[in-house]
Amino acid sequence: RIILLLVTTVGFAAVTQAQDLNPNLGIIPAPVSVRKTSGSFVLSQETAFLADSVNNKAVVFFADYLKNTAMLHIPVKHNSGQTVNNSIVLTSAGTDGLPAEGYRLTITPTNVTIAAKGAGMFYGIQTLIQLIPANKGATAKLPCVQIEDYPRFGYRGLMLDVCRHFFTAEFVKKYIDLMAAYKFNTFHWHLTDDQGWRIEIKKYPKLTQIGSHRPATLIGNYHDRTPQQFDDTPVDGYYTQDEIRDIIKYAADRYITIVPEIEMPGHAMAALASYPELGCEPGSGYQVQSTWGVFKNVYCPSEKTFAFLEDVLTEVIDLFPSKYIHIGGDEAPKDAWKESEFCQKLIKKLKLKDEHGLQSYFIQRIEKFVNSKGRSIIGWDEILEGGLAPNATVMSWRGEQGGIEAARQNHNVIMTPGSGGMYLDALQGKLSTEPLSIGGYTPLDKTYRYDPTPEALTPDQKKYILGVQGNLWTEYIATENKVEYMLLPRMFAVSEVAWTQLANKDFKDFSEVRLPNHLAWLDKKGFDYRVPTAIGA
Ligand code: TNX
Repeated sequence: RIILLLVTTVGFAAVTQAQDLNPNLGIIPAPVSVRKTSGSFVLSQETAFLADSVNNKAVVFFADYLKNTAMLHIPVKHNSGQTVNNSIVLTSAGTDGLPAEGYRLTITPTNVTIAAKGAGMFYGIQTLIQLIPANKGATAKLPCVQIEDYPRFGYRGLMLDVCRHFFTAEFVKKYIDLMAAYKFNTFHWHLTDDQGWRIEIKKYPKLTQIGSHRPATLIGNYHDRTPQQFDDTPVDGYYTQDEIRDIIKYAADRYITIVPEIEMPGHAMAALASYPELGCEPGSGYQVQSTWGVFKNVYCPSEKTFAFLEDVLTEVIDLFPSKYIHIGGDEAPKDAWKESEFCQKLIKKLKLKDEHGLQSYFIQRIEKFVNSKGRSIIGWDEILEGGLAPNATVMSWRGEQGGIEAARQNHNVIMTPGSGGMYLDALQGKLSTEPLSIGGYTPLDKTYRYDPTPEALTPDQKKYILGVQGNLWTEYIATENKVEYMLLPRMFAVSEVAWTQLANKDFKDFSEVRLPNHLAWLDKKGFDYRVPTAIGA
């Protein structure tokens, strides 16, 4: 009996030890490994702050955080390599074997050390910031721990559509702040569409003089739910090139690359309204659109159009240092090209099969131009139709099929399927209880559970999946508060899809253990968000 009791007790002890109630220490996205050690580190005004390079972007970011958020005025000093008690040390020493963007964060009772290079240091700092309890003033207690961390995917994106509704430069920065805190590295900026041209192009001033104004929306065409109270005002706005340069730097300081999107050949009504000669029926009175959907008129594949787009892309490429330029390519109906004598002649002359061949010719020609400037194109999965441009990366949005096909053709892929929960304009709950949206039931757990590497691909083909992206289209999002409501907390789930190793994903731990503190942080920062409810609610 005594033996039995002993066995049971030992058994219980083992179980208690294994049952760590907060194995990820609240961190979102969950790290690769978290090894808790005993004790804590007290961060105070007496703590020293040492860095290999005091001007490093990540170091400057953390110094600003300490000053402005933690209210600690600690000057950064050069790290000579000597151990200093009660210090935070940011160093590139001790990074052997760390994958790209990775970091090692060690907290002992005497020191906090982040070993990392480049972006990894910034991510180590983001994790550290999550471990500093809020509202603790000058003496925050940090749990001792050893964390090793690096991302699952090199492309971790969020898209914002600033065309259907316009959002200020200041708000775009807020969006970037959120991205940085959750280890996203790519901001896809959807800058042109049927309902607005939002980027200043010096050579074509009418793009913003005319193309950045859209009339009020009276009737949306996805649902007939009435009344559509939210959108009875015209929408105006664009970013000057100075504002854009400022935002690019702001993002770069947070290790975020901005990929600009210039839509072609479809979603071009704002451009056609500004310069009608770029369409196949210049006399037909093109207008900036005030309803949603897909419109018949697109750019005509004429020499005039190519000259225009090359000029536009030249200014875009001069502004944005990103490797990728997104050229759209989605939802371009072929009716206008079918009716155009010019297009039919061109199809014959170029010996193309049909209008899909013409779209492929269009995109390939643009790709050549973009490649000649040392950049690469990304296009929505429609660019597969009629044949992929040789170096194109495919953004798979109509499910995963486009991405699967592209990977099989040895092309890089970014997964962003609505069916996989990556459409953050979709409903977070029941239609009857949610504010007006485009539909498509996408509760938090659906987004969370998405895995961007489809079973249908072989391990070699899976290597073409660069990563994943959440898309925020704004037909039904007229205000900053609603952007936040739709984005939050689902973007946290996307961050975990993009960053966290598959084996470490755990919806229960994410939603029940870690999420509450992050929602409290959102409250403190004054963000709007949707309170997650049980599935089906
Ligand atoms: C389809 S996703 C579009 C967008 C819409 C979106 C609404 C994609 C490449 N095209 O123009 O805003 O659906 O969810």
